[in-house]
Amino acid sequence: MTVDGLVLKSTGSWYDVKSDSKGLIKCRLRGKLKLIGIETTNPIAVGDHVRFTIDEHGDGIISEIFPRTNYLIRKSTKKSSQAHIIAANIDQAILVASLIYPRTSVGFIDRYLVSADSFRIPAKIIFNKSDLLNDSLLELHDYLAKVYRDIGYENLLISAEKDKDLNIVKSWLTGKKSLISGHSGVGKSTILNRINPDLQLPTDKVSDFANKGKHTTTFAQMIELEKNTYVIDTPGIKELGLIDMESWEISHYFPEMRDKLGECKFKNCLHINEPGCVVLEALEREEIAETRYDSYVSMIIDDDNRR
Ligand SMILES: Nc1nc2c(ncn2[C@@H]2O[C@H](COP(=O)(O)OP(=O)(O)OP(=O)(O)O)[C@@H](O)[C@H]2O)c(=O)[nH]1
Ligand SMILES: [Mg+2]
Ligand SMILES: [Zn+2]
Repeated sequence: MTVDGLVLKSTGSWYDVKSDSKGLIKCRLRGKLKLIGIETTNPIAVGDHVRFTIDEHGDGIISEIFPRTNYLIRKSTKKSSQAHIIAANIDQAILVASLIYPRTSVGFIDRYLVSADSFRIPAKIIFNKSDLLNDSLLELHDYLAKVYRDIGYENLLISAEKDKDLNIVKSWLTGKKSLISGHSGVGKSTILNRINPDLQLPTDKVSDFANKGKHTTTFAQMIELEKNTYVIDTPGIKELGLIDMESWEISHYFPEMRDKLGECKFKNCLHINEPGCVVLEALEREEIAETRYDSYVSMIIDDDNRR
């Protein structure tokens, strides 16, 4: 008899798989399946839908992985060509950012949005720790909120600590599988604990060292927030790799550039200093935010450095 289920957790070669009929079953991969040429360090990730049989010990043996609607990968190391699948079949990627303690940079936010877009995962932004914002940081927030809203990214200012607007976060999550990402210490686990106090995810004081926090959450895990609502609280991801992305491709993942791309004078325009560039013209007219354009340029430079 075969059972279909959803992978909630992966710990080395064992997987926690949830099925309607059997509940939570510990599964491993059938030996043969492991050998199929997959160029990632992990053949199965949280969010995968799998089919398995149950052996005489009550363990599941996974025989099939169903096709993924999308998946999020990151390079195992900077230089390595091998990739690690963080999660599969994700409805939305929610970036938790904080403008202080720790400060999430605009460059990081933009990189994340580009990555999510390249994996065809809709992204949203939560600015957490509103209780810590002084007037100038509030002003920065308002500026960024508008920049991102104008180009189609929903965003929200909350305080997990003070319970401000967590109900909106909850409504974003309901009925979906969401990836919750962000630097260590921005409050991902705190947000989830507030929404569902039964979770009791470990949270930690942001360590004073460089205000960067330390990783309290150590492995990707899919958490059932309520029925049919799942979240993946990923460990403080430093950098979502821009996997195999060519320089010319990067502008396709900037919504404010995407529509104009065919109109530049040169077909292979990188929108840096070329004549007749409609992206530069839009920047000049302030239709493209300077912060966004700066992020774009830094991604192009990084991309060049990888070659
Ligand atoms: N002032 C303030 N502190 C908060 C808020 N949300 C979370 N914190 C604190 O920030 C610290 C880090 O929170 P966590 O929830 O552990 O952060 P995380 O994003 O899960 O971090 P990792 O698991 O390491 O990736 C904890 O001390 C929280 O109490 C907030 O809205 N305001
Ligand atoms: Mg955490
Ligand atoms: Zn151009």
